[in-house]
Amino acid sequence: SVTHVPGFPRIGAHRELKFALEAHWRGELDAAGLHAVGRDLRRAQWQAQRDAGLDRVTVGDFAWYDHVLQTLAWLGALPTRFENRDAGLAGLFACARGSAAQPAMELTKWFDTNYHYLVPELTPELDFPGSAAELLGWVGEAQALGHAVKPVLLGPVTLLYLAKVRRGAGRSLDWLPRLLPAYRRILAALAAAGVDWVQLDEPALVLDLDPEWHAACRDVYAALAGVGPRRLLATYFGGVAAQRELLAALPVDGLHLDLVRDPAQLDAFVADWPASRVLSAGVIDGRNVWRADLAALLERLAPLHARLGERLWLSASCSLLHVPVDLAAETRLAPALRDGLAFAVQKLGELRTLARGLDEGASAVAAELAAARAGRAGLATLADARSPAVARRVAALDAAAAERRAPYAERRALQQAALGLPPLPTTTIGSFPQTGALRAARAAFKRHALGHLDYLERMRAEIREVIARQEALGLDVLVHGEPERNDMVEYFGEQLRGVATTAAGWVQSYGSRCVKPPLIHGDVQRPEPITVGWSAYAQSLSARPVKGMLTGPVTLWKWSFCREDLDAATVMAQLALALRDEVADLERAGIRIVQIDEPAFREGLPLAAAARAAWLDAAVRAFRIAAAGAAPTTQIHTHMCYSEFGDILPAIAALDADVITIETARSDMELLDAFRAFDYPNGIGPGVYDIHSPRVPTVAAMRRLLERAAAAIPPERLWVNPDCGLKTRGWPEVEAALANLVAAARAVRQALAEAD
Ligand code: THG
Ligand code: ZN
Repeated sequence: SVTHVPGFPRIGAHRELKFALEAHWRGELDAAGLHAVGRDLRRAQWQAQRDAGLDRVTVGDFAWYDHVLQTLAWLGALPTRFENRDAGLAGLFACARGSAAQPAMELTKWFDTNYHYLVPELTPELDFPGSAAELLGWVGEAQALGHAVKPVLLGPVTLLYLAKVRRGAGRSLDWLPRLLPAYRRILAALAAAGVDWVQLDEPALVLDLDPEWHAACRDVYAALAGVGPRRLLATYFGGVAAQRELLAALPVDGLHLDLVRDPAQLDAFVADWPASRVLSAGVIDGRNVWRADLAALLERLAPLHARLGERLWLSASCSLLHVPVDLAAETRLAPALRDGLAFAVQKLGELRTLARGLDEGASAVAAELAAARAGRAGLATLADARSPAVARRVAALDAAAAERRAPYAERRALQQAALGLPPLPTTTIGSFPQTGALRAARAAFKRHALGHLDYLERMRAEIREVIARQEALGLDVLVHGEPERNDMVEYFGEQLRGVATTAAGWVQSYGSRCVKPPLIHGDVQRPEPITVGWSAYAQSLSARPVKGMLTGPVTLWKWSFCREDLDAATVMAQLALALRDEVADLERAGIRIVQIDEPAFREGLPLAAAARAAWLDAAVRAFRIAAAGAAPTTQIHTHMCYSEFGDILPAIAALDADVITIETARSDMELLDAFRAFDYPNGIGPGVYDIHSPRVPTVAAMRRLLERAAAAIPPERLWVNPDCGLKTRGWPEVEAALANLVAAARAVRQALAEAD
């Protein structure tokens, strides 16, 4: 069988691309230097595939910042508002990061992943003159190295589906006639370069698309038929059985199915698989890090192999972009955990084993199959795999456990009496700027170069500084600033039992930014308080309320790699119980406001409509379990950044948080209309300061946003805050912006008082 992957991580096993990009942006590495790093990374990426014995290496999955942006550059379709629209590095980075004249392109979640792509912008004058010279150059590089190549391109249907129409009416599908010639040109050029297969990614097909998109799909692939190499249409992140008729009729030469997310869809397709068509079976999980049960897979694949022979290709379910590169760096993990893992490089090996098992018989790979089984079985032997106490506690949860002791209206009065806050209280989301010195201190502590007491004092000094600055600014509700946290999810992962963190398990989140998702491998428990010491210390420094800062159960689950046999609802409930205990400890330490962040709440929503209601129930319940132990006088806040949650407002209201802070500055408060239309019952802090931009918003600009907010939300439920945490910003801009924010709040308070 032919083996290949839909894509491979591009950031590098040691984040080489990140460091090169950031050096380039600082002016310390020139374009030639960055190009050289990229070339080396591509070469290493292909070599890893070749070393593992894959039949084809994937070309075109590399990207300087993002693969959607890369596709736009190749098509010549960077947004028209940018001056420099050639596909060179400078033009690309201006789009991705903003220029003096233009804000950056919008960044949004790639389907249900924690990867962010740049949103294509369709303007009336946009056309597609590109010919993908860069992609052809990479194909040439790989061919020169002697590789059999399979280039990948984001397909036209998904590209338009993800695009936003700017300025002027029209639907994105209107751009199709202009777009298709560019794809035809690129495909023809690939064929001329000797390419025999191309992969066209159409993950949008797993969504519940309107009929017009299906019709577009038919038109697109009819128009692309007969030009260029043979076409492998790749679907992933879900099943496409519902689109069986459509897909069966498309003139493509192969179809890639995600058989991890939806194994059953195979049955819908195999019965009448066309004699000439390749089936690329995505059986190795591209979204998780656990070793595959290769013996079971071989058994499943054998009859398929018998029928399709060489037309059966073996692959990962989706691009390996979403998993860390190589397990080799993980020398500190418990052996039984490490043996149960497969990162991108290890997954290549799994594909190879499967192919050999099919071609030569299972006995030829008996040792590999046994090792895979043993590795998986070993996970159950880990110290924290099972905790009867946790299981009992989860089983004992009743309806009351998810119910605050008083309804919102009563809580509001009690909290107002206890906290004595002014109308339109001002606060921030939680984190303050993280300086190089601060990161260095944390890193030194981690490698035991800084002692515990010195570390404690270093963090306390930072907290004193942050509290003093907030008091001087006149903010009403303070935060400790989170100096002790690198990434909030990783931080909680480090403190919880049943969860492990990696040394170098980096996964690209956007551009040069990466995260190390924790591994949830067993029953989750909190051995001791996590945040209480920091929050209590901060509260001891001020008479104003200091918010305790927690990451919510849904986000901890969503941004971790969870053992595949652990049920999401159960894991979220376990995380919720750990957080519930943390809330109780914070209360005991004198904390009167606790924020339980849920930035990944929207992203956790399943792509498949049929799975949504059950997931939302479990997610809402988990949040409520985490929060509901709090006394009625304790104010529970939550925060969500990625704001496309107009469609799940009932679930957000059902969280019953006393206050929710949301991202709205960039969208000019658009989201607020949805909250008003829904009649959202509790407190809201619509962000009035776009922290993703280095610009300092003026008092007048924030006042305008606040006045719009006060028209949509009753002022007694309105809060004033930035859009998101401030850890990626610098102190001077943050102080200036927060001073303006406080001034804007005071001006609007005054105006409201005078209007009374
Ligand atoms: N944590 C996790 N996932 C996230 C976010 C997060 N997904 C969405 C959003 N926030 C993504 N944003 C970021 C922002 C910054 C960084 C990563 C993702 C970042 N990472 C450091 C880097 O790449 O240099 C990692 C080093 C460190 O840990 O300090 O800055 O907040 N899980
Ligand atoms: Zn946020």
